Amino acid sequence: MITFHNHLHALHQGKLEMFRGQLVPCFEVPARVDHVLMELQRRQLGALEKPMAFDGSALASIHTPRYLDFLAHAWDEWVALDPANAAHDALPSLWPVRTFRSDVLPANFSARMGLFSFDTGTPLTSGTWVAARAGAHCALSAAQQVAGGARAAFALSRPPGHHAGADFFGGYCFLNNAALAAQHLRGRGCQRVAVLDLDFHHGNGTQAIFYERPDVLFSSIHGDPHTEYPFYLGYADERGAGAGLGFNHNLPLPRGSDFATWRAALQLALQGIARFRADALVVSLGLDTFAGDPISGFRLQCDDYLRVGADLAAVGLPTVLVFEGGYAVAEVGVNAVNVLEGFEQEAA
Ligand code: Q9C
Ligand code: ZN
Repeated sequence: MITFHNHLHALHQGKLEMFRGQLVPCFEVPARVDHVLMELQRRQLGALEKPMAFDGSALASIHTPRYLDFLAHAWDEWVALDPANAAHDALPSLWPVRTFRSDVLPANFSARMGLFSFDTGTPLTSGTWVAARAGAHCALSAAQQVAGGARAAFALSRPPGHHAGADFFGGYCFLNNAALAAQHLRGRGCQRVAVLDLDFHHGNGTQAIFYERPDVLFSSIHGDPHTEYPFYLGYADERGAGAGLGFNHNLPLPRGSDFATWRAALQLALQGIARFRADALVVSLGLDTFAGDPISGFRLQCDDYLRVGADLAAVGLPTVLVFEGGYAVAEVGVNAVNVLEGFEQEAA
């Protein structure tokens, strides 16, 4: 299958994230995508292309104008606060929680940064906007390829996307690549699109974006938010709202779940997608379900990902695969390409 890879991903290179009161080295590093690229080339799994060109409005199908405007100028504003800021990344330090207003856009940069974010683990760097935009274009390119008749396409991009909402960043994510792909498919002839989120962490951003819509089903298997990030969303009783009621499906699993447990949940999710009669499938492909992942808690093994790919292909839908999390850097390439190879073998 064709892979659209983000040739500019390394422009986003966070240094430190806040964890338990200390700044620690970022887990979401450029080497993640480099390993997947190397493995793709080693196993000759199809063409590698740079993203297609999209105009400035492409991201506005999902994200708000004021959020996009913030991201595009954030680094320059950060350095304008103090030239010494250029030496370190920007992190938020305050947020408008309950009782505060979020309708007013403050002039103060730190106040706006808090308005548009939800954690201190997602540094914004000099190259974040350019890298994230090119990554989003990879997802749009993969969707365009599939809308044009391809059986499947892979968007190999970082930073990841599924935690990003219409107007906020967090969880290492800035632009919601999977949501952009789903919306792009909707605009190109697909009446119903299913988004299947396989990242260890619940895709709160994607869920929120489509929560009131009946045309995009969001289905997710993830660590139980009672104990796992992002904690405040991803529970089984979140079924959608308004016209979208019944089109959100969360399958939280306990920390420590193995492949047998996880795969049973995958079959439930796929049954829901079949009932929905989707025209296309977008997979948020997180590989942080791997047993060796340093920040996650499931127990999938490398070979299990071949089976995951085969199960996805067996659905029989035109499929966009979007790279998300996965922090066991040495194994993330093998695990990602195992999914692609399992898919290709089943689809053939
Ligand atoms: N020290 C994705 O997988 N921080 N995002 C966890 C680690 C947040 C993960 C604490 C994890 C976000 C796309
Ligand atoms: Zn994750």
